[in-house]
Amino acid sequence: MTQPIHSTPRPACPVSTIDPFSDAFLGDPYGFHEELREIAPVFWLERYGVYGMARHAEVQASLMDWETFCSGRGAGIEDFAKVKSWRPPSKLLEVDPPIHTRTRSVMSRILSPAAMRQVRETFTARADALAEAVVAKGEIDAIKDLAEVFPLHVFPDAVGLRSEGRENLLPFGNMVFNSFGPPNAIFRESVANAKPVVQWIYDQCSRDMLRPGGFGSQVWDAFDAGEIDAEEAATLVRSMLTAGLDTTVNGIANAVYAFATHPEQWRALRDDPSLIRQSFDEVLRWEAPVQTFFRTTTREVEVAGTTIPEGEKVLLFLGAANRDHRKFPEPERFDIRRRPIGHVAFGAGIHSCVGQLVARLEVELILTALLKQVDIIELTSEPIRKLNNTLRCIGSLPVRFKPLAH
Ligand code: 8QM
Repeated sequence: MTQPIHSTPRPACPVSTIDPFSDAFLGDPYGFHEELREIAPVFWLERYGVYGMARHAEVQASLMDWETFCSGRGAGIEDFAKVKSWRPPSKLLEVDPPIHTRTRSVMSRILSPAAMRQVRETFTARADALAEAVVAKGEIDAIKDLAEVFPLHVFPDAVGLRSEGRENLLPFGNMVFNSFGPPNAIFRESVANAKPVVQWIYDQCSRDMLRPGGFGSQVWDAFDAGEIDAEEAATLVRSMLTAGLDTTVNGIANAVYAFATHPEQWRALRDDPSLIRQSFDEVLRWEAPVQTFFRTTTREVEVAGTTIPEGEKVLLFLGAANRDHRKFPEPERFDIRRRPIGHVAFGAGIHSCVGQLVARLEVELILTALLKQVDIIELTSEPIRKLNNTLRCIGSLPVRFKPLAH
């Protein structure tokens, strides 16, 4: 038996020995989610000495209550009040108001509906061209040939990055998302070659590396306007590079996976393309790319009869909350006609995903382009999972796109 990392006194709630960062859990979390949801609204994860919540009501309420469940002590397993973060903390994800309010307003302006209208035409042309290419190929790996290609083709250009070195973007994201969990073998493998990758990312965040007019350069405009300082500006550009790729890659991957395994849902989408945007919410509910995040309690708090002391890490199971039958009837069923209002795949409250319009645009355009050309998406062999401490990832997804007869 592995010893718990912390030696907090026995908590006033049920204890679980489940390891949410084990290969078994990450490879197939849903049975474990069910177990965690049914133990109690709040439980203690003995393996790591942290609290956990997996029901929708408590996950959602904790996300909304940022004063009690803060982000400034880290959104990962480490408490920044006790250990120094391996990277300078994010000025968006890992801060609380009032700093957060300021940085967030800069980011939400840059990633606003108006900004999406400006990039929409370029993104659409690229989605159409890519869809045509993969349909012409017929059999593809939907990860290497589609899900990784599209975000990498549109987002770095929109941010205004140079071309050289973009192969560092996905490894960096993979590393950061692993680092929110414990330093297990999955994490260690992802940081084996960290140095040059991290260096390249940090180099891209300075003003002179960013094309004028792009999202990155607009962050620096906010520095000129006196809204943020230089360190905040560079770190906010880093946030775009961290949060903007691996998430959307897996959002697209999970969408293709969902439709490949539910051909009747693809047909339903063809019959009514007005469902495209809401179908992405159902993909997010059913297979959330970001599965978990931590918060830290700023005071003693009672949740559903359990008293959690101050300074405790709480693991919020977003993916489990999205499959809570108390909130979503028949939660295991992927059904694009359901309106999955209230799913927490983008979080909730003041930290809810600020880049979600970009993610929504990318997936809308890819699905729209594929829908025009593809009759059926078929798996040609079993998908291979890629394990990550935070993300629900697919490593390889062999599919056949059967073209529509014209
Ligand atoms: C996750 O660095 C950051 O600001 C940051 C990193 C990761 C995320 C968000 C922000 C949720 C996508």
